[in-house]
Formats: sequence, structure tokens, C-alpha cells
Amino acid sequence: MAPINTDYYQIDDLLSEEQKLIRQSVREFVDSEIKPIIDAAAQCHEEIPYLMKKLGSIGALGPYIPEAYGGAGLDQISYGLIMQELEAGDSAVRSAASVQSSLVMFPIFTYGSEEQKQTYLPGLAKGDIIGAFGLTEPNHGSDPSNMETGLSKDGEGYRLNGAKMWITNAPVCDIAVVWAKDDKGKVRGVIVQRGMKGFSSPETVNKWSLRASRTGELVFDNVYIAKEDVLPNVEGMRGPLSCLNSARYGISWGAIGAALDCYKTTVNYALERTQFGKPIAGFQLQQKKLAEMLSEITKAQLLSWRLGVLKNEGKASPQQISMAKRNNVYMALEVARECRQIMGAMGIVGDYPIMRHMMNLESVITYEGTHDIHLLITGHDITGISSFL
Ligand code: TGC
Ligand code: FAD
Repeated sequence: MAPINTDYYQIDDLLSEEQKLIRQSVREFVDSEIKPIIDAAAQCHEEIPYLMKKLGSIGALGPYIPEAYGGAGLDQISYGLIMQELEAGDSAVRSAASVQSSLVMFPIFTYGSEEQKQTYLPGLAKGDIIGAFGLTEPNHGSDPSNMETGLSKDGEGYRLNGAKMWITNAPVCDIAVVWAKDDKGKVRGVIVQRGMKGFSSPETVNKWSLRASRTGELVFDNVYIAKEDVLPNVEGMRGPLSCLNSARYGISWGAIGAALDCYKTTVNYALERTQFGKPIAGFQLQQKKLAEMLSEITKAQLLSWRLGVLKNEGKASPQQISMAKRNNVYMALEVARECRQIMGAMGIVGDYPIMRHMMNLESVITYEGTHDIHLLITGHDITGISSFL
């Protein structure tokens, strides 16, 4: 593929040498370990072998968790760039890293006891332990605060009953951070381990999206939870929603990676493919599409970079994160759809990544808060009136 300029506003000038090196090393990993096998994995609905261990070996799990707990101690822009490069490979790869980093390591690091941190974080960072995050339920997706999964007192510990649905890595997880309501109706986080009596995790099959990622349920039938397995330092919806802030931020970068992979592939194709005696890139209609794509990609890059700066300074609000997640995922999905058309019939085959990214992004625009929910979060911020109540 000929090199295509995807840094139209010289955002690279805003990155440190370390951030650029990190991006380059993850890009090389994706080029050598993911791109050659991802189409076959997605076509066969199979996970990428040893993905979590491989991600651990390049420092992509818990990049911003301190080194003392096995993380890489990196800043938030480095985390974003890692997510961007992983999702250029496939959303399933970024999903694996998002869940492990932001939805499992983040809550254990932020709300866990010292013993929980020591027990789980180093293994999660290496990919020796696979984590899952259980918030969504069969009857509660966008409104997790109405969750039904219950944590009732039983002697020194608790009993966990209920079910979570649509959970990334549920069928293969070793542990799951699960959110449930206690006897007082307070939301608590617990760490459930594979093998606990009454815990099962059936797989959700026949997905047309994120086919290289395993999705499933987490079912709890009177599972005994020792008090040591409860996250001691958080109560209420702030617990799970703060994890989502971190994951949604990473997705805002990841979506740029998927968009860039589609865009670069399509510019090259349009330059090579000849119809009516000239490259299709020479037709005004196709140039309009490419120009609009690059404009939207550039705006998304600036949004995520600025959000990363705010995050590094501890100033990013959940509402700003919602805006970036919503904007950038929609942008990527629109780019994928336009690329699919520019490539004609070639856009539908696995020789090119377009259709795979497009189908993946249909999940990404739904999970971590739907496109509508993020709009309503912004509406609430503007007006001070919640449309959810
Ligand atoms: P609301 O009354 O607004 O708030 C309840 C309490 O939570 C606090 N809070 C937040 N805290 C931190 N970060 C945020 N983003 C927060 N948003 C709200 C809030 O301050 C309040 O605290 P307190 O102490 O006053 O009680 O809540 P609500 O029930 O009206 O719901 C608001 C809503 C709809 C925005 C929220 O529930 C929501 O975001 N819904 C979408 C659900 C969602 O995103 N689920 C994602 C599941 S995980 C997933 O999809 C993983 S996919 C991973 C992959 O494979 O990559
Ligand atoms: P619903 O909440 O039923 O929404 C359906 C439609 O109604 C949407 O268009 C929505 O925008 C709209 N809607 C809902 N409420 C309103 C409102 N108030 N106003 C206007 N419109 C509204 N969850 C986890 O906890 N952990 C995971 O690891 C995880 N991984 C996932 C992996 C995949 C592949 C997928 C697809 C989902 C995953 N999810 C996970 C679940 C995901 O977070 C939910 O699907 C998402 O939050 C939406 O919930 P829902 O599907 O129940 O849709």
C-alpha cells in the first residue's frame, strides 16, 4: 500500500517521542500478529489464539496502571494511541484490551483492597488472568441502575443471584467484576472467580459483529461471595459508571484506528481501480467522499487528543467523554459504510478489512452506552434536565 497522509493537521507534533514509539510498537504488533490472521478468525467466529497473553507481552493491558501493580505507568494519550492501533487491527482486539484494562483492572486498582490489587493486577497485566465486566442484564441495558442482580447478606459473606448478558469474554474469563445491589439497594462491585459453585457463563453465538471476540452471559445461582471478594471502596452507580468513563475514552481513540484502516485501504483502491478509462479516485463524487472522510477523521483525532490532555490533567468530565465516544464511533461507522461503497463489490469480501470493521462498529456504537444515550447525556448537560427520569 502506498503511504497515505492520515495526519492532516500535524497532530504528531503534539505527541512526545515516547508516545510515538509506543504507537509504532503496537502498530508493528498489529501488522505482524493480528492482520495476517484476523479475517480467518472473524470468518470462523473464533477468538485469536493467546490474544490476552500477547497483549500483555506488549504492555497493552492496564497501560496507565502503576508499574508497582504490573501496569506500564503510561499517560492517557499513550493509552489512547494503543487503543487506536489495536482497533486498526480489529475492534475485537481493542475490546479485549478495553475490558481487561478499564473495566477489570481499573475498578480493582481504584476501589479494591491492597490484597485484591496484589492478587489480581499483575496476572491481569500479563494476560495470565482473563477478566470480564458484568453490568448489563437481560432486562437492563441502557438503564443499569435498575439492575436486578442481588447481593444478600449470608453470615460473614453474601449470596449473589441474577444474570448478566452480552458480556465480552464471559465464556473464557477467569474472574469477573460484577455489579449487584445489596440488601439496602446499594450497588456494590464483587470479584467472581471461575469455579465458584453456582457460577456459569454460557456463550452467545451467531453474532454478525465482533466475531473474533467471545461474548456470553454470567449466571449466578446462589453463588457464595466472601467479604474479601467485595470491592471495599465504592458504593453506588458511580462505581461501574466511572469504569465506563475510562473505557469510553479508549473507544474514542479506537474508533479512529478502525476508520483509518478503512480510509487508507480505500484511497489506495480508488487510485488503482480504473473505470471509464480513469482511476475512480479521479471522479468528483468519489473525491467528495474521501475529502469528507478525512475531514471527519481529522476532527475526531483533535477531539480525542484534547480529551487525553484533559484526562492527564484530571479535568475530563464524563459528559466530554460521552461526546467523544459518540462522535468518533459514528464517524468511524460512516467512514466504513462509505468505503464499502467506494470499493464496490470488493468492499464485501474478506480480502479487505472494510466489511469486518463496519459490522464490528455496529456493536461499538451500541456498547458502552448507545449513540442515543450519549446524546441524551449531552442534552442533560446543556439543559440541566435529565430525560431519563
Ligand atoms: P444518574 O442518576 O445520572 O447517576 C447515578 C449516579 O452515578 C453517577 N454517575 C457517574 N459517575 C461517574 N461517571 C459517570 N459517567 C457517571 N454518570 C453518572 C452520578 O453522579 C450518580 O451518583 P450519586 O452518588 O449521586 O448516586 O444515573 P441514571 O440511572 O439516570 O443513568 C444515567 C445513564 C443512562 C447515563 C447511565 O446509566 C448510562 O451511562 N447508561 C448506559 C449504560 C452503559 O453504558 N452500559 C455499558 C455496559 S459495559 C459495556 O458495554 C462494555 S463493552 C466493552 C467492550 O467489549 O469493549
Ligand atoms: P437497550 O437499552 O434495550 O436500548 C435499545 C434502544 O433503545 C437503543 O437504540 C437505545 O439507544 C434506545 N433507548 C434506551 N433508552 C432510551 C432512552 N431513555 N431514550 C431514548 N432511547 C433510548 N455489557 C457489559 O456490562 N459488559 C460487557 O462486557 C459488554 N460487552 C458487550 C459486547 C457486545 C458485542 C455487545 C453488543 C454489547 C455488550 N455489552 C456489555 C452490553 C451493552 O453495553 C448494551 O448492549 C448497551 O448498553 C445497550 O443496552 P441494550 O442492548 O439492552 O439496549
